[in-house]
Amino acid sequence: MTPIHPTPKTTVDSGRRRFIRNAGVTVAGVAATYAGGVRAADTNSAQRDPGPARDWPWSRSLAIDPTDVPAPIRRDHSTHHEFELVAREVEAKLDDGSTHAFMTWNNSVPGPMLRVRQDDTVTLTVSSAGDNKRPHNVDLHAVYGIGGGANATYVAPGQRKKIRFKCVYPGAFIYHCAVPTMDEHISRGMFGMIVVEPHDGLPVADREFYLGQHELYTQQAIGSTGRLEFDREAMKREQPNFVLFSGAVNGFTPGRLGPLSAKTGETARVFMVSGGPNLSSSFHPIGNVWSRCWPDGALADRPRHYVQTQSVPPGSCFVGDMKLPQAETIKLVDHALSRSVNKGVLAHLDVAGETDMTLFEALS
Ligand SMILES: [Cu+2]
Repeated sequence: MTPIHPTPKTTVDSGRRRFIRNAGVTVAGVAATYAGGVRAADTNSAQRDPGPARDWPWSRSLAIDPTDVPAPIRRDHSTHHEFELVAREVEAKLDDGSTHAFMTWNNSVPGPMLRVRQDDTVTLTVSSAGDNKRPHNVDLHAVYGIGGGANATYVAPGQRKKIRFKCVYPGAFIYHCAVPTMDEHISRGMFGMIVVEPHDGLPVADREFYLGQHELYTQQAIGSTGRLEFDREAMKREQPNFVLFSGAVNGFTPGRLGPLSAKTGETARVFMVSGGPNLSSSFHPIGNVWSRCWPDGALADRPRHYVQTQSVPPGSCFVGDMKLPQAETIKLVDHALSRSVNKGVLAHLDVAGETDMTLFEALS
């Protein structure tokens, strides 16, 4: 059978994230550079639970490795997937001086990216760690069914439920906790993305990255040290003091978790899920443009081209490609810029290679 896509140019060590965490290194304290790349195998991080929360030093960031992206679908037939999402309430780093009691799927913010093909079926196990304090559940926007599966996946601490669903329609969709206090649970990390590729797949990209934007409401200001407590009243007023990619302040920048990386001549794709719970992202790559993108995660539609800033409302996703003709550092921001300047939502993409003076030149 002829593959739908040719073999990707690059591969990445799918164990990178696990390696960093198991190495006993404080991830937030390492200027690690995420290499970036497309996986060769049709694997998914939701198929491997990273372990109980007590093995997880609370000094670490829970930001998901942005290169932890399942491989593109190359099948031309349907299949069945077994995924597991484990609700874990985990104290972890927001930045180098502060922590917060996050709520997570599989110990990461956002939860793992799931990737299937239109008309695939999924058996999803949803469980809750025994030392959790609250109930959780999952609403997947890729599902026809009551609450997107929320009612059938409601789990108290220590409980486990299973659902099966068919991914009938293509697109990039959010999944999120949907208990009555869902706004708080999403703010604190309980959201992720399921990509249902169209039958014909997506165009090939050289590198794929995964980010989740959300805002966090705490009683203490950004820059405070120690444990920061959640502020429900600020959430009701929709006045967050943090806006974040993946639960980390200025997460993917030098001196923090490190920038994303790519090379000139490549195409970089970003899968972005907007958890909110309340703010729309104005997603923009400074020094570049979304040369091909699928607003609202609408993968059944023709892509739009050369879009500068794309609104990504809470409860939605975005898939955007950038051509990389120039060696530069691209800053991924929310162009409601006070959020990137003052509230922590920032990622760098370092593009290594040749400087093309025909494209840009500082003259004096
Ligand atoms: Cu929850």
